[in-house]
Amino acid sequence: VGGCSQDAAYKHLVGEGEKKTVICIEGNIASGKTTCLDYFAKTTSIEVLTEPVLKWRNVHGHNLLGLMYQDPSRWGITLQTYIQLTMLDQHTRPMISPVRMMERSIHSAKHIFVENLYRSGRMPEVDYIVLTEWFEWITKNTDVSVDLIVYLQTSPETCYERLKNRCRKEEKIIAMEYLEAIHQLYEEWLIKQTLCKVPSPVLVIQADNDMQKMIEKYEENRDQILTPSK
Ligand code: DCP
Repeated sequence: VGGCSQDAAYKHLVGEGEKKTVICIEGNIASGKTTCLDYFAKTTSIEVLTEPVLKWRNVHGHNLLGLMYQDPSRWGITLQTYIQLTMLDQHTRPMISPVRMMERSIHSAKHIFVENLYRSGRMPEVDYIVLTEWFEWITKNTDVSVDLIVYLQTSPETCYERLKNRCRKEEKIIAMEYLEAIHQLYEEWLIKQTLCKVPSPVLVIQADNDMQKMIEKYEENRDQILTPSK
């Protein structure tokens, strides 16, 4: 039921077979993905795609993110269906640069957030199955391939502190247990690799430090991030 396939036949091919590179920045809520993307957006000429969270907060006037946090059992499927669509849109958009960096991916939407709703009993099995069938169809028939996952590994406590400080109104309701559950799933998926097949190699960066130290780490890992071995 899980839906983990990744069709290797589909790759970002341009011109005479020139290979393009897709890097996804992954990590818990408030793990510092935006700082990482900002650093690369400012210091390189690569294409940087941020998560379409603004769209999720305003779908023709409806705040789907807010609805989901208020009542996950009712709105989880609606938000995740929409997120899957917006992520598909991002993955399949024509690339304007040889290197694309994305905030999260269709893969983490499915394996982390949908999985968490299902496992915690807030998504009925039939909703989970329908989303899984969509996901499997997408991975088989479109190019959502990834060349490198950069996992910003944080403690859930760090994310909790950052979340409180940034005060995004929909997220006020988030409890420590939620961040712990998302953390455990990320660890299962990208570290233990027991959740399902990981779509690319993974570079782990410990991300509990302050912003200045994190920027130093991005500088140190810059080449490894921008030129993953194919
Ligand atoms: N979200 C969700 N389901 C997904 C993806 C995200 O419910 N499939 C939620 C979690 C957050 C919000 O959307 O409340 C924004 O997600 P991020 O954690 O990815 O974005 P941040 O801005 O928090 O990232 P960071 O603080 O790491 O820069």
